[in-house]
Amino acid sequence: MNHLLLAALVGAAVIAGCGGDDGSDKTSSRGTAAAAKATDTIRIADFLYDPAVATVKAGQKISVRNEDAAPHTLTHEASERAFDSGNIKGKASGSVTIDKPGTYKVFCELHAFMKAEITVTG
Ligand SMILES: [Cu+2]
Repeated sequence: MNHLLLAALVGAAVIAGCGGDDGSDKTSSRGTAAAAKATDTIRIADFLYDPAVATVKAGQKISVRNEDAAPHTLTHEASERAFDSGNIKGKASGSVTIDKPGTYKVFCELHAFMKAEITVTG
């Protein structure tokens, strides 16, 4: 059972990794699927996080790719600030790593209306 799940996650990651950096998948991956998909990259485009509901592994480095001209952050929306990418300039990338499993609310410190949620699995 766990092996099947793991295989599915790995498969999804491989497929996602093959998507390239052309940024042309604006419509295809913008869906609000009920199930969060496993990812190691979060895009920011048009003041939206993509995926807006993400699942990642504890301790895994998450790349944050800002495709906007404006700077953004990917920041834990809680006083403890379990993670914070800091300012990511336009057309640049940053990263965060979250060590503790759980579900985290995310926002952009520069544009507080930008929201996402990251679930970290152990
Ligand atoms: Cu922002």
